[in-house]
Amino acid sequence: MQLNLGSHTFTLDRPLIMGVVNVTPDSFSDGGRFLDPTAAAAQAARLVEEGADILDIGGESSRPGAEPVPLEEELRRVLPVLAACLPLGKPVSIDTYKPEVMRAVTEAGAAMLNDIWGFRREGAFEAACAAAKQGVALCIMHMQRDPQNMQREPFYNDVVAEVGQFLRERVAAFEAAGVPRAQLTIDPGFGFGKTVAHNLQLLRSLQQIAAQGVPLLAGLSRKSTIGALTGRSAGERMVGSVAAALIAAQNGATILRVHDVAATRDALAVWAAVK
Ligand code: HH2
Repeated sequence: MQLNLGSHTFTLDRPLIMGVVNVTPDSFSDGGRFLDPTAAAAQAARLVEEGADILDIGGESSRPGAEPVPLEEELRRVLPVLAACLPLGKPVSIDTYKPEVMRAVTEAGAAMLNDIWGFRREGAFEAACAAAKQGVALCIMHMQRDPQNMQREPFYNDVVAEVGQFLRERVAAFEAAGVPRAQLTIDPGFGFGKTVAHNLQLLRSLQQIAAQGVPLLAGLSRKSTIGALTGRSAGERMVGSVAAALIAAQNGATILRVHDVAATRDALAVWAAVK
């Protein structure tokens, strides 16, 4: 399998590490730490030094109950950090669902658009297709309902089948619009309208979704499921998160979205050697 992100091509013979930089005051695990562009850029450089293959910059928190951020504010947060990250030489992904932000960051050199809504908001699909024409990769994530309401009694008859079906349909829609498969990534959206049991079921059966033959991104880092299993606060979930990342890799994930890059890289080195 191959993944093309802007001018970067990965053959996916090993899982890639996506390092998270949240330029927000309210992200659930690192809110406020990197709101200043200089601090965010320094964090991005640190993550690259630690072994990140891709950087993911977000200007709006998507934690349960998070408030939406106005367009101008999101651009003000994200654009300077994107500019500061480009010289690091790694593809930069932007975590956004707003078509205006998608257009602006494509213009400014982003290599991937990562949309927790799976490009379902008005204008997002079209903006994503236009960006893809310029070589930008797209990460399609599954979410039930919206960040305001997603954790109010999430319900599925069969979470693996339903999430898999949603992702299959979105991939088909993008392929029908002319976006090459090698620019698409799918993500079951751990924690987005899912209970702990749903997340565990998805992780256990991830291979079924990975079998679609589209690179699969898994984001479990520091999430509340790790907290529920370990009894730890968000800042203390590194070990649990690394364990979850390894299981995801074992079950077919090819991009691991994490806050703790160095620890994940070490764990993957051991896993890859044995494998
Ligand atoms: N998780 C978060 C945000 N964006 N994107 C993808 N594709 N997959 C994920 O699992 C995912 C995501 C939530 O984590 P974080 O960015 O650390 O927190 P916040 O949304 O509060 O900024």
